[in-house]
Amino acid sequence: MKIGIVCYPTFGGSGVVATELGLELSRKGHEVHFITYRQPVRLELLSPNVHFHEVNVPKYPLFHYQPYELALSSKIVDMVKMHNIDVLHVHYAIPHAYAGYMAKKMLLEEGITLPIVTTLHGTDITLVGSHPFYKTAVTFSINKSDAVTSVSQSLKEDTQRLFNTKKDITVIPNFVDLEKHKPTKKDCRRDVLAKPHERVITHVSNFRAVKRIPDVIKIFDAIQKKIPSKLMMIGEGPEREKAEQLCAALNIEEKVVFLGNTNEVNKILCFSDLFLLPSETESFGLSALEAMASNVPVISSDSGGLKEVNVAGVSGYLSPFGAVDEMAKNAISILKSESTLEQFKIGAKTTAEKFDIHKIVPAYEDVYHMALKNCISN
Ligand code: GMT
Repeated sequence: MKIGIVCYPTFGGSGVVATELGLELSRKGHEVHFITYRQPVRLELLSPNVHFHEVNVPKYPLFHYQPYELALSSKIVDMVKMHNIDVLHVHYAIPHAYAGYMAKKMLLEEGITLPIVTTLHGTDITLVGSHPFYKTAVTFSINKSDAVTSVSQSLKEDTQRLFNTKKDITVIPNFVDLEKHKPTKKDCRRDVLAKPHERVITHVSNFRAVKRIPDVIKIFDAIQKKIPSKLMMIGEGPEREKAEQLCAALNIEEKVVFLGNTNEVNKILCFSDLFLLPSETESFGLSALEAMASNVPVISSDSGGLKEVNVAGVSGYLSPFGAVDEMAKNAISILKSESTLEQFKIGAKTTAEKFDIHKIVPAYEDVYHMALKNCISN
């Protein structure tokens, strides 16, 4: 099959899922065309089966807002015609589902049918999409997609509640390539960042308010008072400066390492002992799953889809968001003995195995076939 993928090319979870999915589909013999404004960060290699088409938005002084949807829908039309793309998979509803629908309509004028599969990722529904300024167009785009998937049952329910849509939504959980999380002695350099007796605690996110970055620091502060430890903060975003100030105020700057955005999260996860994700909302929590795949137990909130990923007492613990003391207590209970930590590490890995890329990706192939069938018969 020839599959077009539209996504955000950044470090965010939706772009990561879209890229890893495209790469796996290409390994399975499909021809994959990424259509986006920059080469996706996890897309390192182009090959005969993996193509990247850049969307350019020419700047013009009249425009206060650059018309990205217009440029994107034009590019989709051109690429579908040039490469005979069979199906278009858009990740993150805004504005991708909308641009996909416009492209579909333009192609129809020329007698070409293009099924649109929309995957909802979270903030496109919970934080941004349901804002009154966007809601009408997002509802329209969801209802007009030939197939809609969501990354968790919780997000499916949020979508039905917030958008009052009767659209059939298929839940396809996010996945992880377990091969990429096999530790290699060469790349796993714990000694560079922590002393042998210290526990390593990690957080990965885009440092937005919803991630509750101050809670991450406060949980760590409580842990380090009982157990010698270091905190690895991976990512960039608006809350970073505040986080550094909080570390200074708590006098723990020397124990917290801010590593910025990196494509090599695995090289930190491989020597981490615990992962913190106390988010206010989280449709799935891909970063937690990637940690678990690296044998790292997770202390998380119980928001949204996290309950479908992190299993209490097996891969970690969950608490209501904001319950910093409870999260710290649970973290200490995991970290304080070698045998308990080992048991949770095994539990984390076993839980992650349920989300093996090879088990999940066929569900997307089924959705593509279904969308093709529906689109042609409509
Ligand atoms: O977490 C973010 O803010 C980034 C965002 C995105 O769209 O890139 O992540 C969302 O999609 C991820 C992949 O499906 C999910 O794992 C995240 O839980 C979800 N984020 C939120 O719901 C806040």
